[in-house]
Amino acid sequence: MNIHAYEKLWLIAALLLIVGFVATITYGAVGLGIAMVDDSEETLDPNALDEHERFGDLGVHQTGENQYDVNVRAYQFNYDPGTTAVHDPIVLPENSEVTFYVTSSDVIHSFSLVGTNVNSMVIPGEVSAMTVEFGDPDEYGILCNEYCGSGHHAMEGIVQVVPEEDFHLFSIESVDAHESVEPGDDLELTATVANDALAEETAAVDLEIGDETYENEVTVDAESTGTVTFTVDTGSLDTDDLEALDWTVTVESGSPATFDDGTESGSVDLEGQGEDETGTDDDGTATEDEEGDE
Ligand SMILES: [Cu+2]
Repeated sequence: MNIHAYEKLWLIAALLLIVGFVATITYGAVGLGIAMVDDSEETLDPNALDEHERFGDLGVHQTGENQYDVNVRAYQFNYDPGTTAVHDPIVLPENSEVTFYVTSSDVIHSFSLVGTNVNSMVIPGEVSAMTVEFGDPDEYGILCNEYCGSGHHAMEGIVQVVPEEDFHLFSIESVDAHESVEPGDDLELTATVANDALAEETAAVDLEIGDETYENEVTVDAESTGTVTFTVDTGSLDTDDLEALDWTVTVESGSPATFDDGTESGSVDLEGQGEDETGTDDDGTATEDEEGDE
């Protein structure tokens, strides 16, 4: 049988095109490491995330020298990475390998890091795991690409990659303080600082009391706690007209706290001040405290 040369050419071109299509699809499916969210990590109960081993402990956790896990819960209409306020950034160090584990506690969302190829559906009951390598300090937006309801357009977050020296995993575990103090006496406050990093680090700890700020430091072993004691001469504070001294202890990390427990607050009663019937307003500070003055 005689086939015309042009017809042969077209047949060969069509065959090559088909082979090309199949190769592209195969490469896209297997070669790029793109995977469907599946059950390879066991399924979980979206209504009981608090009790889950991973999602009961949201936030940044160090797993190796430069390796970190970040556990994030997506919900209508935000991401909860365990920070104090809703839109606090997820802070990570430069030159790190980070695996984000994301699940949803309500409907289907997505988690995408703008400007990177990290983009996954987030399905209730399933865990989406994505590993990213961060280089130099930078900032990335997190967006939801899956329409999830009326507030979908506002569903966003921030990942901040900071210099290594600015990154810490400190938190305030507890603060021991006297319940009351005689004005003019020394007051002691002891803060227990936890270091969740895998290396020894020095934490800068601040105490705000009255209108003064005291600075201190404590070096804490890897995955351990250390204590730091502040001695405050209440005679040097302006305690006139006060029933109590409010204090706040903060562990400074140089970057926004990665944990929701970077600060702890309380108050110490001032003995002999404000115990009699003086006018107090709702926040407990004396408004007319003539009797309390010495
Ligand atoms: Cu959404």
